Amino acid sequence: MATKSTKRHKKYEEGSRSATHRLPPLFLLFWVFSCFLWPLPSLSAAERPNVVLMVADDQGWTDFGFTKHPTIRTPRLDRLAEQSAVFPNGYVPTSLCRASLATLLTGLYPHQHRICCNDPPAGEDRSAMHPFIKTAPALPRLLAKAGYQSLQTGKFWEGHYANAGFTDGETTDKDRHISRGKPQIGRQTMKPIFDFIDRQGDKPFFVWYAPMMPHLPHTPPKRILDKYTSARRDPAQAKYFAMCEWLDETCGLLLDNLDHRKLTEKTVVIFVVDNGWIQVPVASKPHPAFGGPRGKRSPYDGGIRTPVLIRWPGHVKPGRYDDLVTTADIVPTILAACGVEAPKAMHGLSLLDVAAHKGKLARQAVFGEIYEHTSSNLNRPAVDLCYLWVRKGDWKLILDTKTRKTELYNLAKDPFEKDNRADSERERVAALTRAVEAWYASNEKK
Ligand SMILES: [Ca+2]
Repeated sequence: MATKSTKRHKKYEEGSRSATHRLPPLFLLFWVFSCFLWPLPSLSAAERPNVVLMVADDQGWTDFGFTKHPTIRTPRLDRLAEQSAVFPNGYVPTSLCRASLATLLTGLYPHQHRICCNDPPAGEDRSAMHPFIKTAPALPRLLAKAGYQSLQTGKFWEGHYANAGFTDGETTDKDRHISRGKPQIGRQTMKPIFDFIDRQGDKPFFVWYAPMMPHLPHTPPKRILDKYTSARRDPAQAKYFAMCEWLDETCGLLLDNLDHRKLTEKTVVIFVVDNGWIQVPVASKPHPAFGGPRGKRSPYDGGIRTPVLIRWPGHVKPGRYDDLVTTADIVPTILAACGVEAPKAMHGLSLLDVAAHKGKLARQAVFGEIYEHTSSNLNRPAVDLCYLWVRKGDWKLILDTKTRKTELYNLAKDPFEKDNRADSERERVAALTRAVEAWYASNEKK
């Protein structure tokens, strides 16, 4: 979806193209000449907003103050939510970090960008995974054409930051997903972001802030951990809760920095989570590396659901919007805000009009796909597909693609997916199965 100006631009171009078919050559020359006198409308560099994308890592959709968690305190994100269009029915297409972050970078679903697993097959070098991002319509690369400088900080699984078109960044081809040679963004410093913003002057910029937080290792500062430590609370849970507050604190530092530089009004701030997390008690043996089984990597909402916040003063109307949204919408939304046309391969929708309270999103359902953690064939991700899922209205279907087993939940009545209704809703299961398989098949060809 395009902004008003890019829509006008497109309409003007289409109208002009059809008119030229009927014009004699002299008029055609005049038309070409006139284009130089009256340039097509587009945003100037000064009109283009800055963009800050904040991505939490391994945090459950319930685990914020603004989502009414009874214990976790996130005052800075709560305030951001008050200033934002809040989409509580947001989803990542996949609950695995690398694949999910790649969707946030490219606006493509995993089977389109082919960045589906966290690690390559045994014995294969990580560099074999990097060609995919180099050829993808990555957001920093698209924004660069419109004059943006882009900074990568925190998680980035695709080798050197320039592979996605970032002009500045931290990770190199030697890193798995986060720079080990520098102080960790978020946990140890925010300075690289503040310095980058300082260097931009009046030029538009994009900041990718994806600290590995509240992700393991859960090492919160004592001053925050003390707030959650109690004889009645499991120590692992207390640490995770404190990590959520620590992340919140770092987001606050970034938002304060925009305020101090008087950039809040001309900056689009978006907050999402790359995948969910369910904390298990410290006494669990073995202690699962991926948290509870219905969280990270799973097709349940504990793995795939995320709140989506969009703040852009004067353009977005703060409030709650119940539309079903996917993180495949984030890049089209940012491009629309920045006056850059989204490539056709992106099937997500700009959320700007909805966030401006101009009507509902033209969408009935959101879809997704979940793969194995480690690839068995980088060029054929379909062989590692585990689940397809779809949410339509209040109903959510999960299809295990290996066993063909289905689960069906009514999320309005059963938000934690405990009551599988697949046996009593056979027609609904059949219809949603057809829908999700058609979605996957039709997208796969494009
Ligand atoms: Ca993650």
